[in-house]
Amino acid sequence: MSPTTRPAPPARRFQGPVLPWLLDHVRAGPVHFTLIDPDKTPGAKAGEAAARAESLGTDVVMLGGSTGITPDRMGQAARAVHERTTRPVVIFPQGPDSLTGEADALLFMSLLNSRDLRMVVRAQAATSLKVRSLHLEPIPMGYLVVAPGMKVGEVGSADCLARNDPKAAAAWALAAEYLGMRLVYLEAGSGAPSPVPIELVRAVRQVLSVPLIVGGGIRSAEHARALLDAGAQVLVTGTILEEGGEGALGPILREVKDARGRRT
Ligand code: 1GP
Repeated sequence: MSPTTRPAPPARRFQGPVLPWLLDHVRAGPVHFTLIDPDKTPGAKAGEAAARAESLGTDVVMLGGSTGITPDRMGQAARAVHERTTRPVVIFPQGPDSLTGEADALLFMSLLNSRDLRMVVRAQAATSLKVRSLHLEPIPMGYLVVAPGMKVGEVGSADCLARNDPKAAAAWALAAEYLGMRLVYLEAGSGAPSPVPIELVRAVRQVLSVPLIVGGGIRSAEHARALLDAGAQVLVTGTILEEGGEGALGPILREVKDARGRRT
């Protein structure tokens, strides 16, 4: 079989390319991604966490983490999520060890504001053939780390975008779109004390045509509402489900759903 021919997927409930599905959803209103770290929440636990998030209305399960990730761990988590939910499973890669053919798609991302060329393009060149052989759908994404950046800012050698410079954030995001990225992700860093500033989101959204993803430090319905009002089209949360469970994630999902309702 030619490496470009995708074999019939195993029996799983989500099927088909993720990007067109996501673009359709974003056109209808905002979307929520739940980030699950297969190191902290391995195997069946990842499936349980995803099932809880799905019951609250999350749209996509993202698998990723900064340490302890292996292809086996990613594969087990992806399988468990598929067994327990109907949601697409998308890899949020940390490096080559994040790749598994058990997921539906991979955020094929460039950390554009990194000083380290490995983060910008070299790791991608080192893994592209593997992505192809695994029949993973690569979704080109510009990844921009905003201060404080937390762990990803540090390990990614990011020159973090300043929180008080919306014009610079807009310029970087537009550059990502002009380079052909299909999504742009503004990331404050997992566990950030506060999310990406509203002014940055607003400025980016004014110039961007591709969907804008915002994540890092989103902990409340108020955060979610402000970011959605400013123009975020996808919200990503991770820590809130790990630490606060459904009681904490529920109000955020309600904001996303309400905002979607206002669009239809
Ligand atoms: C990390 O933006 C995501 O890439 C999630 O951040 O863990 O702070 O929700 P939190």
